[in-house]
Amino acid sequence: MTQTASAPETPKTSAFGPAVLDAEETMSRDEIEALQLTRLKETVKYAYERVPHYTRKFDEAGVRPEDLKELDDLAKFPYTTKEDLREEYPFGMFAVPMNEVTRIHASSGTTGRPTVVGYTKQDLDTWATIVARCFRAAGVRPGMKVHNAYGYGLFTGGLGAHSGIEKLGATVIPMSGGQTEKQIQLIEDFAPDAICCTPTYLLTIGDAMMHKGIDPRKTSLKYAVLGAEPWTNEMRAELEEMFDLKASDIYGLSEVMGPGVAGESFETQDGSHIWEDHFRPEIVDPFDLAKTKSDGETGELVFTSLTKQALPIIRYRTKDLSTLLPGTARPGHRRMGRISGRTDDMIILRGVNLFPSQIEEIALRIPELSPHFQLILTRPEGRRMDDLTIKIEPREGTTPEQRQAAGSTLRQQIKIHIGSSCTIDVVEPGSLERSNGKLRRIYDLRDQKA
Ligand code: DLL
Repeated sequence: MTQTASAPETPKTSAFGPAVLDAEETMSRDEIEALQLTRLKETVKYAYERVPHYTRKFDEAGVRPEDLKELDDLAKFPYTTKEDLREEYPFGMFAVPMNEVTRIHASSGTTGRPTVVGYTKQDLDTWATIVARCFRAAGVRPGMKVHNAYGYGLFTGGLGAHSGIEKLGATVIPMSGGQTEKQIQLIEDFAPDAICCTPTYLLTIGDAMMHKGIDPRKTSLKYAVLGAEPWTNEMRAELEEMFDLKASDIYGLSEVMGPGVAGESFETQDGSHIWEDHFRPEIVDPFDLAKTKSDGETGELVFTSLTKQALPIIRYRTKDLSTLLPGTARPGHRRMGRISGRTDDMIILRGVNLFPSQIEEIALRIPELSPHFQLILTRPEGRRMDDLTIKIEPREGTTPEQRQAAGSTLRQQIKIHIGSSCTIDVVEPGSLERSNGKLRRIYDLRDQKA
């Protein structure tokens, strides 16, 4: 039976501790904004005085910390980008001496130098606090066992989730990513109540279980805390059905903190609440940075940290496209709409913008198709226009006729809903590479001869 949203305390979970919220989680919108203003003033001053990069950038833009008198004044301050962090590689953006830095993480990035981030002891405590909020919102309670399959190491996922789970008072099983066989064995033997990993990796685990004759619905897992890559409500339905659990979103990025910048309530499942006592979000127009957008409008998410010591971050451009929505389960904290994609993952096909998540949404509504797909971009020689081929696996047990028909339906639906034409290649089940963490969906072969 699929668990319902109105069952936060099933008999199975009644042995666990209560969900006691932090005082900041229950603040009203006015209280949050007052706190944000105080903290924002402190942060811009702190960054300006301690980080030469910010001193220079603010001076060049002709703004001084005193110019921040109300929250909207933040728009006068310059943005910070991944390139800024790369230029200051490795520790140039740190605001404290190295002997006050307790931990370092880095994001690999596909090109160039990694971006390095640092945390003081207090930063680590703040981080654990917000991650604990996310896990609690996702249904995890003190005393539950949580299988942590986010990668440990320089990536913020594994250790970030780890500290938050401990802070909540739950038991962490620090499995890390990969070694799918071992993941399955530990899930069977340790009987965890919850799992955290990327959505596509949970799919990999579920698939591998089924191939071994294990029914994922019969495992002990009741909650999943999924993030680190874009995913859709269709993928949520797929995973909840596959495992008979409640799947909630967790969002974050290394430069701003790591996982836990925002987290979703399993009871409302309506987008992640941004912990606005620690971060001030904005939505800006990625093509016209002078324009900030209103709540409800889509654009690029920008974050300013409000309490960070080692790496204060001012107006960091995430490249993630989303919207700001009013708070629900935590009314004082705004929610972010599901991330439709990253500006750098946007495919422009004959003038039409397209994201992998749109394909996921459409494909998963076709019963014969699976969530396993890749987007392949090519530019045939001598042509100026790009071609898109979608390789997608059908569900197992489908007939050749069903596969062919499903491929045509997908092509038509993409044409109707997105407006672009593409080629669909329905491949053999099991033939596409499986996720081990963050899944690569786009293969850009435009520099290679087609
Ligand atoms: O992925 C932090 C994280 C770890 C978040 C574990 C959640 C769970 P980075 O490696 O710096 O940090 O990648 C950050 O991943 O800008 C988004 O594009 C994407 N991302 C993260 N969470 C989500 C999510 C971690 N819930 C980048 N939905 C971000 C969509 C997400 N995209």
